[in-house]
Amino acid sequence: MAIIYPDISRTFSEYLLLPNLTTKDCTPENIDLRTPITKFAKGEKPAITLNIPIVSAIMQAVSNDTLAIALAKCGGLSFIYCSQPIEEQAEMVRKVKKHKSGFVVSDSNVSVNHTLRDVLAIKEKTGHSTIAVTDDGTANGKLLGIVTGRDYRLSRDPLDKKVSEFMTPFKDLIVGYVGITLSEANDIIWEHKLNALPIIDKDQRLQYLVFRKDYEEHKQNPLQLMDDKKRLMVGAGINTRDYKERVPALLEAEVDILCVDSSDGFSEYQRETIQYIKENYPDAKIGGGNVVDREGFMYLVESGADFVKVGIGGGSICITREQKGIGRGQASAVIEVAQARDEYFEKTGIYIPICSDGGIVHDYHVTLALAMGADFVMMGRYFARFDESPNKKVKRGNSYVKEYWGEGSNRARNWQRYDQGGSVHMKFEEGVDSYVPYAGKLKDNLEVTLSKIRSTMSSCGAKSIKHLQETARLVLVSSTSLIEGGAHDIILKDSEY
Ligand code: RVP
Repeated sequence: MAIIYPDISRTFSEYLLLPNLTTKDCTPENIDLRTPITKFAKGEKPAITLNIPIVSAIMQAVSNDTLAIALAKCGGLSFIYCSQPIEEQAEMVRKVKKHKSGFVVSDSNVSVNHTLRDVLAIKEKTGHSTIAVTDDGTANGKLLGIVTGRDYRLSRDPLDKKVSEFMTPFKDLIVGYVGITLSEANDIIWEHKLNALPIIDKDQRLQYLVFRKDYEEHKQNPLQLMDDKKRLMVGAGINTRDYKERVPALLEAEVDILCVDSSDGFSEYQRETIQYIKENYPDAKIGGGNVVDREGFMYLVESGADFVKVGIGGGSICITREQKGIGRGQASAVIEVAQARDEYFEKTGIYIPICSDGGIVHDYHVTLALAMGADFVMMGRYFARFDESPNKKVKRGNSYVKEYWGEGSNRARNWQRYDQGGSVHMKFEEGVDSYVPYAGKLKDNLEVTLSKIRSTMSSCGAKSIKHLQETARLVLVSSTSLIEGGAHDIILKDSEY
């Protein structure tokens, strides 16, 4: 007979935290948000520790190289989506690893034979007004000049004017050479009142541009997540079909950590994938998922996973529960898996970090997930709202929105994501195509979210995530107390009544 669980499947919004004693030293500034992402033995350090407990979802609409750079600068990590050709995904990884904070690989390049029309089109597309002129029009070609807004007059210059006729030529440029430090580059920028300094190698090939504003920004990102060579860190999703080709390409691009992307990870396909990677690339770090209970968690741990991702059907764009009738309320799933993780640690001395994936709607849900035992959370909808995500921004009525679609939607073409073999996965959708409100820059939004997390942790008297997991007190809320929790029985000033 089937097993029928008596417990209700619960979501984050059904819980609240009770405050604990806030000691005087438990101020928001004193709260440490670092958290492990890879397994480690008792008394040892994890190979990778996040500086904030947040990663971005393995989704076309969310995690490309630009978002990965912005998030790593703030201390988190992106998993670049795998529903794309192997070489394109590896190239995104390479772009993040090549990004030296303050040193930017130029994304706006032309050759001398391009025209003013091309320059304007690039400016429109990238939003950047400093354009490098190289012999082959690429970011690493021989530098022949620079075009900025000061080099042409739209009212006077014809659109078919050749770049060679109006660029500032190499002989008139001030440049730096590879090996220069950011602070030395910044001194040159200030001394010569430049907006950008091109950095070239001994053969005059362009390597980077250093912008005046990026130096300031670099100083403002104390939590940057960097590897031991001081490069930003980045993760990548993989699937259970083409991993024998995809994984070596990603490792070649120097990805820091992998994660199998699947809506249901309790499968032999996933075990085979993880075991293959562990056998062939013993140093590679790989997470598995998604699971929603003790059995699924243990299966992936025994397969060799470095972390386990939890959650089925809770994602904002996800309709897996409606379509297939599988899943579990996100809170119940995290609570059970965290218990299994703690018992496993008690028994073996090996700690396996867990990630709560999907269903975070309010900032306080992140803190709830951590209090319930998650070591970090994965979010899609949250990041899809920002400038840095690759999805299109469109105007709807009087406001801007960004497109957001599930990896299981037709739009993402069900790119080899489902671990059931055969062709069953193409017959119906498990995700929708939607919009989310546009919210501006990642950093500005993330700072608010992090300050709320720190403030809640301060109220709970917890100076670290581990401390929160050990001491948090959670209560269930009734539907009437939910109403009590919002503004109620008043007339809001901007309402019509
Ligand atoms: P959310 O943050 O609530 O938008 O959820 C994002 C998560 O939803 C992803 O990390 C993934 O686990 C899940 N997802 C992505 N696509 C789909 C789908 O099409 N069903 N689900």
